[in-house]
Amino acid sequence: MLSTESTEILETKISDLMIPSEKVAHVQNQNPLEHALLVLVKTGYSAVPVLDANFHFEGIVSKTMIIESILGIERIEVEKLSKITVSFVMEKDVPTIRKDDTFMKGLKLVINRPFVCVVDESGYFDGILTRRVILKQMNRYLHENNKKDTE
Ligand code: 2BA
Repeated sequence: MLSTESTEILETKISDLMIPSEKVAHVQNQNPLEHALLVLVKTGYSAVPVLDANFHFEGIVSKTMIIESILGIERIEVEKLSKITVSFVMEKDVPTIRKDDTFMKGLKLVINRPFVCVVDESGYFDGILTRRVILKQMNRYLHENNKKDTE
């Protein structure tokens, strides 16, 4: 049988697991690609959230999306980095999650992506839920159940 603690883990709210917005590197949709590339390279992340000027979630931009957008037929067109804005290359159609959703919804969403953005009902960006945090929680859950089975 599942222990009370292990079922509680599955019901943990996203608000208790997410990285809050103030600790998340992000770019704005009107930033030129060169700024976004600088943020991605300096932070070491492969992708970060894109917000509007009012902190509403707009999409995700990655190093790969930026590099692909400046690939010419014979060369990399570096000059485009200052001319194109993030809004033209970012991925807009991405799922989001709410602060009061539970662990189980987060688990399903990070199967296909390394992080999912936490957004409120008006589109305001609250933070991100990473695959790392979900795996840590999953690890705790498996240990709890393993302990229970051997008791
Ligand atoms: P990636 O940048 O592809 O990073 C994959 C994993 O590599 C991360 O998994 C983390 O375990 C490690 N990692 C990468 N850069 C790191 C750094 N600067 N410091 C510490 N660890 C680092 P997760 O932690 O599960 O993150 C999943 C994805 O969420 C990351 O993918 C990144 O796109 C995004 N992310 C995580 N934390 C972020 C933050 N504070 N700001 C913006 N984006 C973040």
